[in-house]
Amino acid sequence: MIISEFGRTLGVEEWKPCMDMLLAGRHVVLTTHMNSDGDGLGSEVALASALRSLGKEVSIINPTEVPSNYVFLNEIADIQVFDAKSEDAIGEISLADLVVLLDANLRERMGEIWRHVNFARELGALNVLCIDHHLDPEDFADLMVCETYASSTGELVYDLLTSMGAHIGRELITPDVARGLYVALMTDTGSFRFPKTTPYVYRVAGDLVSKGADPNEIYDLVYNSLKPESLRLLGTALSEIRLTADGTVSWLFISQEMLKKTGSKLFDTDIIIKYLLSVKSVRIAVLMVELPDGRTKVSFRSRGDVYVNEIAKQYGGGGHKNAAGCLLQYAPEKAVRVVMDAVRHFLNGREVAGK
Ligand SMILES: [Mn+2]
Repeated sequence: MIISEFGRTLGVEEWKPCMDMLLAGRHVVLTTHMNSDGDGLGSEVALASALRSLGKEVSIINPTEVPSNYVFLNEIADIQVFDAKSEDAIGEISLADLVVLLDANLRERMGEIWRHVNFARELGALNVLCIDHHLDPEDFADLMVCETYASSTGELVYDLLTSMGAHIGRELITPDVARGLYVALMTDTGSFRFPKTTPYVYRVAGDLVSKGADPNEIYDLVYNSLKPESLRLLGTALSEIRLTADGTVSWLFISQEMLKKTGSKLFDTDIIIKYLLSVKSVRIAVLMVELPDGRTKVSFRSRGDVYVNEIAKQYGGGGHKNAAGCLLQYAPEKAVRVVMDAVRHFLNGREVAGK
């Protein structure tokens, strides 16, 4: 069941159904989307730490590995990667009475994990809770809080834990929780500069800093921890960026060969996309990455009222208005052609509509 959006910060009463579910859980499994990011991971370790302080058994099981610059979050709570061959993760899912999906609102975003969660759920008393801030949620969990006003899932988890703390008369934002949530907030707001960075977000960040998050240390850990390989990929990538003749669209295709040559991994591409939008005339930036299995991962970024989630949606993807993505089954050449046609078509359509 999806709780209809409030469109603003929720209060204690409004968080009540969510709190009840969390407080009733004894064996809790937390997860997030494939190719996890700072928001999903920071929210997971923060929530895990808070729930453990309430005496609950908590494990974090993710569909894909933790990017190297977020590995330090393991100090707050252990993050496991799901492996269908290992009995451990499957055992924990079958023992769980509550699974919480953070920072995603589609079951397929959990990858292989969903099949096991669904199986355990059909067998008996397993609840699924979802806390997220992306557009277009799919109604699949027992309870879904999907608030697109929120800058990050971390902001929602902060509100939830603050309300829960007030409800049970206990401070839940410990220094560890504050660190995790600060990572979530900082990364999903692009270090407090993306459109949803409201005055409230700065107040939350301030509170987290006063409760033990060190902004300088966290920024350094997350953003200044590149490997030399990533810098090499960045160098190659920057020289390959293309712009359309009118300068409104920038795009870049990263092949497996490019990744291999520079010795870098897929998540190193995260640092590249911001350069695609750094040219003033650009309204839509498109980053396409060839995956090892031949498919193509597409990320869109945009400025102002150009809502790129509309393009991603055409190919089964989604996300936010100014940051969205999808996965194409096509090999590189076709993928580039299809995506660039879709972008051109989308911009032409907007012109016709007078936007
Ligand atoms: Mn997020």
